[in-house]
Amino acid sequence: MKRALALSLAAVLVVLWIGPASAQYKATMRLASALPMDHPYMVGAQKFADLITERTKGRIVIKLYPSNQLGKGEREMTEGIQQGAIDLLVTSTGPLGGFSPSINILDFPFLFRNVNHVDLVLDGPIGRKLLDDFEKAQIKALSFWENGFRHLTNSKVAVRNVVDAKGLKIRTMENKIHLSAWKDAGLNPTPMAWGEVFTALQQRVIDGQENPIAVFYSSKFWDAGQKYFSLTSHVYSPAPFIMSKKTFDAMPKEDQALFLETSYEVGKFQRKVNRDAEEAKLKEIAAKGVTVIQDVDRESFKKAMGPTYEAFSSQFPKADIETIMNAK
Ligand code: EAX
Repeated sequence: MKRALALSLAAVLVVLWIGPASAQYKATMRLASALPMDHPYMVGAQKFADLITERTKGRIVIKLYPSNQLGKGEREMTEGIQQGAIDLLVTSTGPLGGFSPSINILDFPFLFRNVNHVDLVLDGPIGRKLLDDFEKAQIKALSFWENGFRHLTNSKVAVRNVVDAKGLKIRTMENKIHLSAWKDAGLNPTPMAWGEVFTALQQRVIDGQENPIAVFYSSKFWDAGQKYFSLTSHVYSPAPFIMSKKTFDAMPKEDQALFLETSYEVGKFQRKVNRDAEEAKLKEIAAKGVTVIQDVDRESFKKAMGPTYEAFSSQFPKADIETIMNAK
């Protein structure tokens, strides 16, 4: 009894003398994304890096690697996260279904009414469950940041409804639901890694692509011959902020909690940065000679893409789809 008491007293003294485990933990981590420093992904990344270094009094330093510096595309960089070669990544859900299939439930066209509906779901229990599902793939998904509502752009025709878009050869993410939806809509979609899109547009291998305003803007797609920007808002694109489970598990509990809290805090900040900048960016895109089409018949796309919902919805818990759709 005396011996046990002496041992625990010694342990407490050691902790008091050395300080909580986190006090000893030091690391330099690598945070990557496919997009450049002026894109909201990296604006969020810079904020996260600054807050973590400040809140750990310099023990943890995060270096930023934008524009696919650490991999050809989001699929390769996500594999880098699994292997622990990359510590942190802001990515679209494009290739993530191959790592955690449940995440694709968010990729159904016209699933979300607006950004408030998005926040309700992603910051709620369903969002947390979808993030936790990544653990099976050796990935610690911290929180949801934002890519945004996606819009159709092309070099050939002013698209105001689904009929105008018929036959357009467009690039989609490597996402089976997106691919199916555009086929249903009568277009000619081809999946392609992000790093290949600009050249494929420039060389007219494809007529168009679909992405949020900030991606089109920071990629300067007007220089790749994109002339028409139709505000289809056909699908919402979340950006999970993910971490190598190896790196996460190696951190003391206090730092793990700090990373989770700070990632949610920055997630809200990053979404606001993305949303607040859209209008001004759209004006600049128009000033670059791109025809921006606001009056798009979105119902025509929703109706045309309906069969994809029928074809894929059985792959996801019916209750989850209903909970997402009915969230208010
Ligand atoms: O994550 O691949 C895509 O179209 C994504 O939106 C882009 O990589 C940003």
